Amino acid sequence: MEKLVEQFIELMNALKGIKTPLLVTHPKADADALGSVFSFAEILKNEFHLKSKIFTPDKPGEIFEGLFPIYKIENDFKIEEHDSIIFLDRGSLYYDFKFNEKINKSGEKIKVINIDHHPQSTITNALNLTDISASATCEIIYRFMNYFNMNINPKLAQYLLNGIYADTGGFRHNNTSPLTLEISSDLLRKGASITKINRGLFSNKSLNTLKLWAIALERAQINPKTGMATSFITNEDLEKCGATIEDTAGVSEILNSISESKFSLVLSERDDNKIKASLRSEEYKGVDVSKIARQFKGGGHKLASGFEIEGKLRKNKDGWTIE
Ligand SMILES: [Mn+2]
Repeated sequence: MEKLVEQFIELMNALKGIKTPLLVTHPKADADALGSVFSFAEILKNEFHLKSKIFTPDKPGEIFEGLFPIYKIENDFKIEEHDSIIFLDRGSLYYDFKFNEKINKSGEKIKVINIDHHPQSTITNALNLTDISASATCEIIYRFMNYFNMNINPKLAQYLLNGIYADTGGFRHNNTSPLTLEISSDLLRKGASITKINRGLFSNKSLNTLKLWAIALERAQINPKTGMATSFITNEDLEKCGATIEDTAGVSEILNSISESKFSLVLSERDDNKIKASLRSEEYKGVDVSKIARQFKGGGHKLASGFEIEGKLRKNKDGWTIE
């Protein structure tokens, strides 16, 4: 049984009354964020003959170029040019980016819609389609389309599957429900390709990235008592490999796949005398890494968190220290 039926009907009615939608998603957009904005823009075009503007504060990563027309994304907008704002995959942006103040200041009556699967992401006085049991925002969008029997062409199917596949870690995380797989199988039937996503998301590492990973993995250690797997990446490593900060992502996840590890911690230097810590765990390991991150004034969620500390990484005879 579809639990968002009432909200879907309300959304349908709301979309019939708008003319100039602004679609908003979060900074450092991931495949679910992009999948949601681009599929929603397609729905607005195909079903309602509306042209939408897509806004996210920064440029999405180049790795998404093969999967989404990211050149269509704009990093700026004028609120008075829109009669509606649709938040996708991060309702909390409404507050983080003070949309409430912007809307009030504009004096316009702007319809606010929020489609999200994150906890605590409801927007007051908005039309909220939130479901934390959904594996991805793309999954909720599929359900909306499916409820109204909208046509899902191969392009749309690919956008939606990109989001679902990425947010479930390629159907490996336990947010992969029977419904997630049913939806994904229907999207495959409608023309989406898993190989395309895999190539786009996972099999596109550069040699520089892999060289950096090799250094980090060489240094990896595991504490048998706590089950913490750690490693370190210095500015010098980045330079030596011709790698960028973005290439450090992924090391935590690999370390977390060591069978004895309960969680992973990767420290990487940033230019301005800062060290970024990234923590990962997995549901079955029973560790809440956000608790560790919060002790260092960081944040994130149970399975993926981070924090920053001041200093530089130095190697001495006893191992790595922070100076
Ligand atoms: Mn998501």
